[in-house]
Amino acid sequence: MTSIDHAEWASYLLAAADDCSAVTAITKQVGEFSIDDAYAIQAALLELRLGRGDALAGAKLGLTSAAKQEQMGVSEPVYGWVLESSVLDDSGEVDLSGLIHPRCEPEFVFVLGDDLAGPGLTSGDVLDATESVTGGIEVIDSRYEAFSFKLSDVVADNTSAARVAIGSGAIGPRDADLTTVGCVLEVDGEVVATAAGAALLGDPAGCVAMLANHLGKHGQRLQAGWTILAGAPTDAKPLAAGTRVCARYSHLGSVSVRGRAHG
Ligand code: OOG
Ligand code: MG
Repeated sequence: MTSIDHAEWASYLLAAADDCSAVTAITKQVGEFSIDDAYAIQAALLELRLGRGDALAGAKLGLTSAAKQEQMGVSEPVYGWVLESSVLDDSGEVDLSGLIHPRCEPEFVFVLGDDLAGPGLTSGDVLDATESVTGGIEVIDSRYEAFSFKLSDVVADNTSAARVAIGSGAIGPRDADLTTVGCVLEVDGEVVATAAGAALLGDPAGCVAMLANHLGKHGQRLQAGWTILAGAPTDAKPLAAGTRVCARYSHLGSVSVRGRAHG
C-alpha cells in the first residue's frame, strides 16, 4: 500500500470543490491507500475548511444501507463531518453554481441534547442522548469524476458531503419506532424510491452509535447540539436546475429542495 501526503491530497480535494470541477480519484493515481490515511486526509481537509471560518454543525454516516452500497459499489459504512456552511435555509433552494454533479438522498437526522462519547455505545444510549429526530435531504456531491470512487477515496472526500436540508417535523427520539418510520422520495412529484428506517443497518440509532464509537477510537465525541445524519435509506437521485426533490416521512413530516441554476 502506498504512503500518502495527507495535506497535499486535502488541498487537491478542496481545490476541486472550489473550482467546481471533478478530479481523478486518488486511488486511480497512487493505487490503494489505507483507511487510516483516508481519515487523515479527511481531517486535514476539515482543518482547511475550519481555517477559512467554517464551523462544525455535526457529523454524518454514509453507505449505511444496501441501496447506497449497491449504487456506489462500496460495501462499508463511512463517517464524515457536517459543516455549518452546508446547512441550507428553509427555502430549500440549492444554488447549483457551487456544485459539480449533485445528487439528493433522504436522511434520518438526529439532533443531540447530550454529548456522546464512544466506544461501547448502543442504540439505547443514542436515544437517551438525542433531543429530537427529523427528516432531511442530503445533497451529496463527489469531487471525483463520474461520481466514482473506492472506499478510501470517498472517506478522504468527507463522504461526498455538500449540502443538507433539515425538515421541521421533529419528534422525540422515542415518539416513534425509528426502524418502522417510512420514507417516500419524490422527484418532480413522482415517487422514485421508498424505504423504512430499518434499511439503515437495521436501526438508524444504531448507526449513530457506530459513528460515536468510531470517533471514540480517535479521542473524539459527538457534541450536544450537533446534527447527525444516519445515512440514506434509498439510493441518491440527480439534482438538476428546476428539479424538485421531496422526502416524505411517516412521522417526521416532509422536506424538499429545488435546484437553481444561479446564485
Ligand atoms: C457517499 C456518501 C454516502 C449516504 O448517506 O450514504 C452518504 C456517496 O454516495 O457519494 O452520504
Ligand atoms: Mg448521506
